[in-house]
Amino acid sequence: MSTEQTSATSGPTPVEAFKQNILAKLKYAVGKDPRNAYSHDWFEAVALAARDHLVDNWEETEAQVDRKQHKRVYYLSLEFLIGRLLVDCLSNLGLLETARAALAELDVDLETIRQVEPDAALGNGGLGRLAACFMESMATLGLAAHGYGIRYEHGLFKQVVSDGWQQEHTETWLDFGNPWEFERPEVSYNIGFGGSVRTEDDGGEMPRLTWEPNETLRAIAYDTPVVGWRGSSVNTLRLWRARAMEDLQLERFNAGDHFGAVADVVRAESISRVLYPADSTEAGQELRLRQEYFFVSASLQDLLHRHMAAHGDIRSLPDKAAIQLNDTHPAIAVAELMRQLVDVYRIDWNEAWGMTVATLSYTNHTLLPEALESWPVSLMERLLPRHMQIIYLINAYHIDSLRAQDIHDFDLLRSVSLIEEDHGRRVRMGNLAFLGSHSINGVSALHTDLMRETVFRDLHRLYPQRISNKTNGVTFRRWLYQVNPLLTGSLVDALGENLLDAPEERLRDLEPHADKAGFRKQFAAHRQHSKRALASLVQERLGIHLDTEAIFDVQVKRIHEYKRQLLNLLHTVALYQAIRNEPTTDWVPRVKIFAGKAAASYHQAKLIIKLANDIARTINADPTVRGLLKVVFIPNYNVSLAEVIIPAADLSEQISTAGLEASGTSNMKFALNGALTIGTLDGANVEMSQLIGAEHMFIFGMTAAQVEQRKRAGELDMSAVVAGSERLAGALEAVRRGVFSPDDPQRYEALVEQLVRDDRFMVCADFDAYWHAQRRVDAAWQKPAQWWKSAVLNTARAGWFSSDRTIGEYAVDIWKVPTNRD
Ligand code: 26V
Repeated sequence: MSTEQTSATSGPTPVEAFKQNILAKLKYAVGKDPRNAYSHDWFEAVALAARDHLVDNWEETEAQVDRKQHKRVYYLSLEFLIGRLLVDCLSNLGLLETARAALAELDVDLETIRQVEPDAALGNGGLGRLAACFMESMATLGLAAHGYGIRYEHGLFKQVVSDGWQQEHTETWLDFGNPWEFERPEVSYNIGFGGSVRTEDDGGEMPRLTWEPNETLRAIAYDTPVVGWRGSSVNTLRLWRARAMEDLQLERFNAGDHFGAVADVVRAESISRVLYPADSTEAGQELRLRQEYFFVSASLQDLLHRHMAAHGDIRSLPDKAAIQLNDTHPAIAVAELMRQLVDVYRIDWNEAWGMTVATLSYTNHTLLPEALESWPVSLMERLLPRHMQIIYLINAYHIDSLRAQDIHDFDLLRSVSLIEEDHGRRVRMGNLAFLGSHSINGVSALHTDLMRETVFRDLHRLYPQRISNKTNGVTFRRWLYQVNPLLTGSLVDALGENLLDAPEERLRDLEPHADKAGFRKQFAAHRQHSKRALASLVQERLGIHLDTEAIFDVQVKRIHEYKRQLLNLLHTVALYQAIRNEPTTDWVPRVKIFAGKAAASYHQAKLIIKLANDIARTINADPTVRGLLKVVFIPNYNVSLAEVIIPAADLSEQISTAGLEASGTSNMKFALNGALTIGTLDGANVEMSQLIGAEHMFIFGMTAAQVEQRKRAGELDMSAVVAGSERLAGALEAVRRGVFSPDDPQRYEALVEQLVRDDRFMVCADFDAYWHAQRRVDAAWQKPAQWWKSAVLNTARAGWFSSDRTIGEYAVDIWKVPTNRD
């Protein structure tokens, strides 16, 4: 890519200047001499040198927004799954080759120092990674946007696989410091918990209510600059760290109570200690609610403070600020904003409510019942008494307004209530987020339809304009340019440098190249290159050799029953048996690649990991397989591993039970890099099949409607289906008998029993369709011209799945802010 800065007519060349800057950072900021600098020292020096290049634009971006009084966007998210930032930053600044050359002159390899940067893994999976893509796209589109979240001291756990079982180890991304962040000790807010509410008659219309918490801690800001493509605009990700009001209770310490003296510190700081390692499984703990309120309160105080400083009038808030809630995790913002407006700014309730709804909007990311947040009323009353009062009031006024519209249907009123009465009294955070927002969106067309029909059916009937769809996207800078520079080079050669500035439109121009043998050959050669890189990673980490001529068949994502890694594993077993039993068939060589973390408390998911490892060990050791099948489970899936795996995939597994995967985003990353998808009509796969063409994918299985129909009919016993499918029966039987677990033959008995008797996720029900789709894959692979044509067309037609497009839609439809593309 030739996006580098051109050299000035006099003075040192950009490479020389960058080199001098690196050396200066190494010496004066890191305190090291080139002769005794470790890789990490070099990394830090380069990161600091790169950072210098964005600080001016960062200031300028902020100054412009201030000057022009732009409306600001605030993205509130409990998760930002960022990964590494060095190449991201250099590449968006157009400094990647400059830095590479500067380092080469110092005898340092950029690739080596790139690897020592720890991943910022402040998220679990798709939801957190989406937030990171959105931050980059918002900067690229020139939106005045701030991300707000928590600066977890420990991100998502490190997965170690020991004897096939997942073990969780503490992740320590901050151990060597973090050159990207700026600590802002002066930006600090008090956050209260507990206590009571004091009523005071100050002569006004309403009594003045004041919350008097009995526990207060501080939120300290840490800012990370987020640089957009071509470096033009630089936004801020502001993460909060919890601190105690005092670091030490000196009196207690002096009295000899050395532990008691720091007890408050430990309690307060536990809030930003660690990311909740669960995705879509109930967390339920008080600490989680404390995290949610902590970051919401700090963020709202901060943005209200900024608003007042810029505009001086609280009433213009909806015109000057748009606050997006990333899932229900920040839904307490509805009550907190009301509290701020009513109790602190003394705005009348009705007006405050209008302002709140006009300012907030909410994105839903899952319909899974176990992931829909609700908090026991008793816990809310104890931790956030004033907020609980406010929630009751919102609820009461809402129900009153419905009755006033002559709506008396008891079931409807019950279903739209903020309080769930059935399973002990609980606050429904989804309903709170819905009522407090002017816009609610789903993350794919199918998911949005299902929101309207299921979880929010009644609220949707009352507010039919509120729900809209915003299909997810991914940033092409990271997920194409950075992870696949060779392919990007070919795209630029074919379509011109300016492709990089508007790939979502320009990629389509690639379509005619799909018919050119020469281009297809280049495309395939880049894939080979990526496959070799992945193969050497697997060789290094697992000691397993992979045949890069085989189909690389990849399923990488969180381990969850609905994502159906089990379906893929059963296919693996059935294929293994077929290769052994039908040796004369011309089997196409496959490498099955799995990776993903299981929530620590999700036993079934951990058992699936063990099964994958048991199957891999058995198959890889069996000489009768003749190299036709290899299975690997690569430990510790994270953003950096995804960056190696995704460009190396021939086949992308997107096989969730239809109706359960809200969108998926890895599906888009794989297609963008030219992998063909084997998938169900679920989430964004539906839109992918429309835009890419179902003939360039391998679509199979029940639709969401068919799944729903089967569930409703209670047809979950699959005994007859199993009996009717020799391959499925054979695979299940082998797993059940302990073929893959001779050390503990009963290990998978219950698992198989459940698949057969209670097939909630339609694994058995979809098996035959999946098997046949996999054979279509084999057939297509044997026609290389056709395969690579489809691959090129996948890339050419994936443009719409850019997060720039998604953010453009949020900007126009929800936030009402212009972008630099307007
Ligand atoms: C839920 C919970 C529940 C309690 C404990 C911690 C925790 C953490 C995260 C979540 C959110 C689960 C929702 C989620 O991650 N949804 C995913 O969002 C992606 C981006 O929209 C989407 O592509 C995936 O399909 C969807 O599963």
